[in-house]
Amino acid sequence: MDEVKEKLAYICSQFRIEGEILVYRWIPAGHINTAYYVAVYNGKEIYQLLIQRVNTYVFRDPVGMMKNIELLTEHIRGKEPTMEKRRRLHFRHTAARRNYVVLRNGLAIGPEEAFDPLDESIEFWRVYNFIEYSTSFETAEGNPEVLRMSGKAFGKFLRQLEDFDAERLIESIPHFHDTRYRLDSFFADVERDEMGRAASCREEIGIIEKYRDFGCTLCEEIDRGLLPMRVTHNDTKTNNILFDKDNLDPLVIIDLDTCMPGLACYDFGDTIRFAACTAEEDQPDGMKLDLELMRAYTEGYMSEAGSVLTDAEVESLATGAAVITLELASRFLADYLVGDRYFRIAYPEQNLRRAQAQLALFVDMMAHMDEMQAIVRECAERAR
Ligand code: ADP
Ligand code: GN1
Ligand code: MG
Repeated sequence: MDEVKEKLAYICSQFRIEGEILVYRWIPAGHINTAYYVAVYNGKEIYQLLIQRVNTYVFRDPVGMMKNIELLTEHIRGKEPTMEKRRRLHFRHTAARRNYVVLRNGLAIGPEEAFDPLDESIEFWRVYNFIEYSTSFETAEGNPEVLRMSGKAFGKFLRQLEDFDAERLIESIPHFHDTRYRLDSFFADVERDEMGRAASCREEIGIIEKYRDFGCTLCEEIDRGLLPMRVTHNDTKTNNILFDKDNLDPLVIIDLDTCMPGLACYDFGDTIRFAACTAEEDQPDGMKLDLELMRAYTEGYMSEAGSVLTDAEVESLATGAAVITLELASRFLADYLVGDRYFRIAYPEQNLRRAQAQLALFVDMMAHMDEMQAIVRECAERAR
């Protein structure tokens, strides 16, 4: 048996899943965790599982994060108790009733045993249902329906969590969409320039510098009490929704790791950033905003969330798209400057390319801000 298969079989045994692994494959989507599709046969049935190693460099309190996920999935299930299995995430439990297992040097540690998330001998794993006959999108492929359905899915998500008490959640990554903090730490990384890479990205750094104050717009609105904090997803890419393969019905929202208190406009904006554009996340050439795709997303989003959003929130949505795009540019470029420690890369300059693509998109959004605002207002008016 190969090493990965052996590891996956050991993890299955920890979650009391009997049987033999028929096939497994690594799923290359996502920049943070490591996911495998695994099919297990127990002599009677085949179980299709998603087995995932959580990145504990990124998530320093993975136990608290798994508690968040348990509370959120329970709450969502409570909204639609008869929901079929492929429309929900169901995390497996170990004998100690944990929805995760921690390995040290490849062997499970006791449920109460403390561990250091930065210790390289530690692995943090979870197992849940693989959603069959589903697909997700790395780009919208120019198809407005992908955006419309994504808007509906994230709009509904906001509505379903409207009555969830945010106090019950831990902040799985402190300052996650605190753009002011992100920009401050970006400039601190530029200052340190520990890999000697800053000189080669002066132009990119210059754009971020120029828009630094704009990047703090939403933080200021929070400080002034203008925008309500909600429970938000915080990573609303179209590859974090699983759609039915045949008809684009959004089955389930995944990657709940970053769900915590936040602003609606960052969630709205992040899908625009990722999918209402003309190129992939790491392709600066020809990267622009696609207003048609943005309109489709906004229509879908408003049809679900329109009645929940305050006027100030509606006014913040277009700004949210631009701010999060600038924030992502600074995060990708910061990671390039420190030597690519956070986002998984497939080639050496990928984080720089990602930052350049986000900056191209950001500049185009700023040039079309009035049109973006008009689309949001028009769709909100029609939906409310
Ligand atoms: P990351 O934090 O690395 O983005 P995700 O939880 O988003 O991790 O998972 C990575 C990818 O794995 C997703 O984009 C999706 O393609 C696939 N995936 C995740 N969960 C499931 C699931 N339950 N069923 C089917 N595919 C899944
Ligand atoms: C990461 O894990 P994934 O690929 O869904 C990142 C998001 C970024 C995104 C950019 C925990 O998301 O914040 O917006 O990459 N997740 C984390 O593609 O940092
Ligand atoms: Mg993901």
